[in-house]
Amino acid sequence: MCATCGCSGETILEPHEHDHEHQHEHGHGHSHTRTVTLEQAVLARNDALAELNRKWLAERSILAVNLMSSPGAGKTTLLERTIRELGSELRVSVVEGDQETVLDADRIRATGAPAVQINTGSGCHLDAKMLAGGLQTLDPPEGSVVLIENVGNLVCPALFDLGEQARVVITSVTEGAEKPRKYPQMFRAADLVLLNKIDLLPYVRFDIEDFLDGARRANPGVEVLQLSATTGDGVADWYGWLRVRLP
Ligand SMILES: Nc1nc2c(ncn2[C@@H]2O[C@H](COP(=O)(O)OP(=O)(O)O)[C@@H](O)[C@H]2O)c(=O)[nH]1
Ligand SMILES: [Mg+2]
Repeated sequence: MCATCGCSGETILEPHEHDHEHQHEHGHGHSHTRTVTLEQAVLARNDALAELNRKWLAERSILAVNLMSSPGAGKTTLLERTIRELGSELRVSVVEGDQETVLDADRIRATGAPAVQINTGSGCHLDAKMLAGGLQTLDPPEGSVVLIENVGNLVCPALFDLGEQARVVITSVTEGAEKPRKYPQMFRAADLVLLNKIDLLPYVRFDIEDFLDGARRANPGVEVLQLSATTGDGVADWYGWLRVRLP
C-alpha cells in the first residue's frame, strides 16, 4: 500500500485494534488517525528493509542509484546510452519498475546489460522489498553498479527509501519549468537533478532559470545537470557524476 495515495501495490500491514483509539469517523468512512498510523507503519517497515538492502549493497561494494521521474522523461533512453557508452568501463545491471510489461527490461537487455523487470500492478512506486527481490534475481557482481528505474511518477517514489546510495530525479523540458515547485518532495529527496531533452529547448517554452530556482528552493545546493539522452549533449557530466561515486 502506498502511504501517499493509498494505491495497493502490496498491503503489508493490517491496522491493530488499538489504532482505533482517538479516532473520529468522517463521512467517507475512515479516520485520519488510523490512516496516519498505517502510513507511518508502512514507511517504518519499508525503511527497515531499505537498511538491509543498504547493508547488502555495501558489503559487496555495489553502487545503487535510484532514477525517478514522471513517465516519459527519458529514464530508459538515458540508461540505454549510459550502458552503451560506459559498458566497457563499468559493470552495470538494471532493475526496471513499471506497472506492467517487460518493455523497458527488453530495451536494457538489448544493450547487453542484465536487467530484471518488476511489475507493480496497481502500485505506483518501487519499495525496498521489491528491490531486494530484484537484487536476488540479478545477483550483481562485487564492485558493480545497479541502476534502478523507478515507476514513472513524481510523487510516491520519493517517499520510499530503497537502500540506494543516491537518488536522481530526471525532468524533461517538455514537462514545464514549474515542476519542482509543484512536486517539491521529489526534488527535496534528490542527490542530483537531470534536466533532459535540452535538444527540444528551441521548440518549447521552458524557462531554465525558473526551473533552477524552483529546484533550489526545494533542495538548496542540489546539483543540476542539463543533457539530452538522444543527442548525447551534456551526458559526459552525468558520467562524471557516476564515476566519482563508484565503489
Ligand atoms: N528529443 C528528445 N527525446 C527524448 C530524449 N530522451 C528521451 N526522449 C524520448 O522521450 C520518450 C520517452 O523516453 P523513455 O526513455 O522511454 O522515458 P521513460 O518513461 O522515462 O523511461 C521517447 O520517445 C524517447 O525517445 C531527449 O533527450 N530528447
Ligand atoms: Mg522507461
